[in-house]
Amino acid sequence: MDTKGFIDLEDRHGAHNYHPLDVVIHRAEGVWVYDVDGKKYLDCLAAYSAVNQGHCHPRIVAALQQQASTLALTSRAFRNDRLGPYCAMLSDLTGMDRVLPMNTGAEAVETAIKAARKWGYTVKGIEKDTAEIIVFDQNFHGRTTTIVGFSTDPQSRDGFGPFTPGFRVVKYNDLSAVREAMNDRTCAVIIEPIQGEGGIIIPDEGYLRDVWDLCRERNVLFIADEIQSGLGRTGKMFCYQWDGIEPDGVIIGKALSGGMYPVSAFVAREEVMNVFTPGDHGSTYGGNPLACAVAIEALAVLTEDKLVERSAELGPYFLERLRSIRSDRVKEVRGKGLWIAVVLDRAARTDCEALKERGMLCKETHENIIRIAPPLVITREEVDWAAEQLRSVLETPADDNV
Ligand code: IF1
Repeated sequence: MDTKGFIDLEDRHGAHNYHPLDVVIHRAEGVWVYDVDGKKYLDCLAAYSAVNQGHCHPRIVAALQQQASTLALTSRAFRNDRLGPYCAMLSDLTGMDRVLPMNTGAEAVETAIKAARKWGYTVKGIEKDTAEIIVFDQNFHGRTTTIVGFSTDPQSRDGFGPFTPGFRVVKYNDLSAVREAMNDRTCAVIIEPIQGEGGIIIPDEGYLRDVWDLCRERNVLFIADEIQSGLGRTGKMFCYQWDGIEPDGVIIGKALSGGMYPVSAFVAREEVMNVFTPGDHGSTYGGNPLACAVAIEALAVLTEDKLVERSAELGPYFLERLRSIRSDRVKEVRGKGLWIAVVLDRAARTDCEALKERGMLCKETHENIIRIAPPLVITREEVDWAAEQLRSVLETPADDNV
């Protein structure tokens, strides 16, 4: 079957909850993906930063195969020999005392919400069922009805009410907005250190630190959602480390498994995590031995292949190459590590289609932003090639790119 055949099948039988580029990928390796017609593309999305280690990394594939043929799922009714080592590794990597393993990012966010609320009631002494969590405009934390209930994106929330109470949405990158919203019922702030879906929104220098200071001053938990910004994407293991802060909890997902399996976690200080007692919270697949084995290897690859350092080195290089593009369509180029936004003065879809024709896959966000987030295994030569494709497309008059 050719590209059109696969598209027709998917469109006929699948829900239409996405509008993907019409490329049907058959296999992938490192930064390169290959469609069913054999055409090769440089993947500049990395499955929204879930494939930081590169597609089908041989070590992670081997760990998956080995564990899958040994022990895949026990449920948490019994113990297994992968969960303890995994929790110890993730605790060591994050500096957090304890790990609560889940599967998808949204589940880990929901876990953080439950932990924050129960901490609010049992430790801070907030009156039962009145706790508030401060979140931010343009946030993206997942797609459950509780989470979309505090989204400011109409498309994420319209038609899915009624929503869960107890969330205060404030302006991002505005400390006074946080201060005004904070009160004695506030149990936590949940924040993306850089807003991904919002368009790679990088707050002002010191903003995160100020929010953290305010949280400590007012006995409010500071919880960082590092599902997209974490695990090397911005040039540090975690984005919050750029501001020298120590969160009370961190939410991790995506590249935690190197794109091989749904693995997420909420990691937190002892005082926060200890609010959970047996039976409070759980998941059939959360902490399963297959997930743990894959995550152990994915984290080992991240550190041993020095991917954080590579992001810190090639990110600024890529950014400078893109800032040298001369195009009246480009309003701004911003980024941190290998996470870059090319902001246009018009819809970016046409340019993404033109880039696809040149063998480069990018996904627009918020209509006018080309998001660049390749696997962190990208080489300098591949960065040069990608920058050249972007230059060629963006320096070509828009109507010539159709
Ligand atoms: C989609 C983007 C969207 C996330 C942060 C939690 C989650 C995500 C910071 C939830 C997931 C994914 C979801 C996917 C597209 C992508 C995304 F921001 F990455 F670009 F949607 F906004 N926190 N982001 O980025 O994790 O439950 O998906 O494992 O839903 O279309 P998940």
